Amino acid sequence: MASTPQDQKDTQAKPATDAPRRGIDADWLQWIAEQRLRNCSPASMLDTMTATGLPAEACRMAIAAVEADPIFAAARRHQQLHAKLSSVAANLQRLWELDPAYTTVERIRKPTREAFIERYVRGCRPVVIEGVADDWPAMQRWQPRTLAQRFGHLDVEVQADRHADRQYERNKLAHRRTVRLADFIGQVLDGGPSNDCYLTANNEALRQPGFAPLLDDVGTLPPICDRSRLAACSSFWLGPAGTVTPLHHDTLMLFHTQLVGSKRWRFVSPLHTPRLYNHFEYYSPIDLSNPDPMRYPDAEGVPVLEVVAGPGDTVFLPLAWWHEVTALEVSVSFSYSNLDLPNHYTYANASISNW
Ligand SMILES: O=C(O)CCC(=O)C(=O)O
Repeated sequence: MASTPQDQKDTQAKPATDAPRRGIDADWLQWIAEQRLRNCSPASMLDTMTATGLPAEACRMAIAAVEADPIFAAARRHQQLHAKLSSVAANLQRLWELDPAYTTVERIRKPTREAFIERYVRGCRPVVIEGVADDWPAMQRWQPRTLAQRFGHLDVEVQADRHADRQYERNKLAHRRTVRLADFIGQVLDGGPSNDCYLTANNEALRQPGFAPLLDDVGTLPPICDRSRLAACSSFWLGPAGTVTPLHHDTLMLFHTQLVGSKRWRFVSPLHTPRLYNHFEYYSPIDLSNPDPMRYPDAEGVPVLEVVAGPGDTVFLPLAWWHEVTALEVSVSFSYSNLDLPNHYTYANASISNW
């Protein structure tokens, strides 16, 4: 049962609708609340406000009124819960980092199902499996020129005009364009490094009947995959060197097999989420290649795991790990989430904006 105002008497909160807050508009009141939640002192807030020309007495009254407002008391309770959960995550993360090899992404071959589940799925550790694609015809048949010969006449959906938009991944629906695969491959092979155009997982190529033969080129899967769901749960990626998929997390676990070229993967633990300014869906504004500690101080020093996956390597992405992926060469890869384990997770915060 939800607690009543009577239960919550410890807050000492009083309505403050009578505060004379001349010149202190709603934006300022929100600013005051946010600064107080960050433990800014009333004196320093007063200095900042009066430096903009606001009258000191009105500022003092507004600061006191916010502090006494029951809505602010409710915000404080939520903030305390958030702080508690953040410290639980930080304490668990400290245990993970006791491992001297924490920042190394392991490389393994032919894991057994039991060992893989134990160490990487339940242990929640990114890993590269070598040799998964040894028997995949795709290693030869997905070379870009061969793909152009086989499927060049078909249309695909790519993400284009990304240069003009710093938030191209968040805004990916606005960047959708349909192109002929042969034209796109020509552009990738002749155009040099670029992040402007990329055939990403959001394309539905593998659901088109014309592309069905691609799945026949996929051989043995890692030991926790359900082959019967491959067509429904897989994506095909193709792009030039220089594509960057910015820092985000997925809502399921997946494998990503590199067929052509190489990609650099950078990972950040899900337990560091409170430090990643995750104010919109599954995205973080942190650029791990160009950190900005002035703007994002909490992210400073977050340990980053890094690995380069080349042809034949399969990256396992464990639950909720943040990742940023950069293609180092013309790249063709294949991702699949058809695990035969429960693989659907929800993240309740999903779209808190304007933090
Ligand atoms: O390869 C990429 O550019 C991004 C891959 C990725 O984020 C994923 O498979 O979840």
